Amino acid sequence: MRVWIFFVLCLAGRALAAPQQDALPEEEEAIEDVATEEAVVGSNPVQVEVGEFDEAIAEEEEEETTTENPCLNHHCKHGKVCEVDESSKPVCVCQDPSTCPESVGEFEKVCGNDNKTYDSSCHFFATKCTLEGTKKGRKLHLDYIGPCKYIPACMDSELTEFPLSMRDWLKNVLVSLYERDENNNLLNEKQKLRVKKIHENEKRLEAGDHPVELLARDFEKNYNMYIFPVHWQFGQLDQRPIDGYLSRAELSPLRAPLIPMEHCTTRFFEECDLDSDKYIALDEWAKCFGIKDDDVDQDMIV
Ligand SMILES: [Ca+2]
Ligand SMILES: [Ca+2]
Repeated sequence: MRVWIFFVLCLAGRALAAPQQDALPEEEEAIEDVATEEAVVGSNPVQVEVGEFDEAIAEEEEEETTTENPCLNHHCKHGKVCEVDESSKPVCVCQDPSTCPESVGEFEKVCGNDNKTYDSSCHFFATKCTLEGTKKGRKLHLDYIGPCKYIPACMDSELTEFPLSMRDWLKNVLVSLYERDENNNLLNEKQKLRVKKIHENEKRLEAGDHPVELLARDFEKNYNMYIFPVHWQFGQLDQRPIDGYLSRAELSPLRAPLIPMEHCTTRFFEECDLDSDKYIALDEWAKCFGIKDDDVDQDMIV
């Protein structure tokens, strides 16, 4: 349970602006080949926290004209660097992993789904780029943040506990954002009104290290307080593109830092995808968190 609190403290402490994210060029890429601009400034604390590691967006390579260095404003997706070709045009080529900055600590390491530890996300994406076009390259994705480690199997009983702490955490993140949101506009007006109600509800369970029984009881008693936080997180993740579905890449900012701390993360999100189409739709997401069908409301995501 403590890890959730730790997570709240880490994440809720970020001051953020609205995200500007490009649409994915194609869905295939959304699933298999993803990268992102460095630390996208987003309204989602989770996204910003993990921006560097996010396997999310294959960024459009922008055309930019400049009389100086053609690469100056030419952005390449993660794993690529800009070079000037013979006709003085900027082109994105795979970065040589050995040119990545040396990692300064364990926290920079990432674990790929090939169960290999990479020194940093730079090393990971550069390596992935060199495998572009191959089956191996398509299958390779960043699994979680931190060195690869043994992650115990998630038991059924543990899986049922997972959404209890996650829901509570989401609610606490929102309340923290609200409390800190004097001028920062971390939440829009509509969101503020919704969170205000939660914040002012005296029945609200304060953030803390609660036993699962208490969390379960609270969810039953104060169910309404949890509806918006669950919708809110979905909206924060559903950005690339905003289509009512979460791709694995969109889920990555939440999933990747959580896996090493909560061993049920992978199984939980896998099982959220009820129709196994590799996307989590809003109704699947809501169901995962125990929100009733009648309370799923697309309009709540704004
Ligand atoms: Ca989406
Ligand atoms: Ca699905």
